[in-house]
Amino acid sequence: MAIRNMTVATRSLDADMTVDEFKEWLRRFDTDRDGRISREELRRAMRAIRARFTGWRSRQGISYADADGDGYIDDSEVDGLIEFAQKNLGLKIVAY
Ligand SMILES: [Ca+2]
Ligand SMILES: [Ca+2]
Repeated sequence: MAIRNMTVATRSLDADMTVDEFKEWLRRFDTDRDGRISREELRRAMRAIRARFTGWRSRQGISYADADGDGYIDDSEVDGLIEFAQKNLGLKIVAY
């Protein structure tokens, strides 16, 4: 499981990711499978791509994308997280 995550994460740094690929990648870190990404889950995702300051950045990412303020990123809020990842994590995510 962990090895698989690393493979996907490494690939994401080398090539452009589509929105769907990003969502699929993110879903791998939804460890409690409630369909939402918590701050802790986002932190793990960021660690997988070797982002720096993951605790701080994951807090930033949640507050950036969490439109209804419940502390979780659900499906309708993923677009905001994509924007955040492009601006702050240097991920290249293309529309299709
Ligand atoms: Ca979750
Ligand atoms: Ca939310």
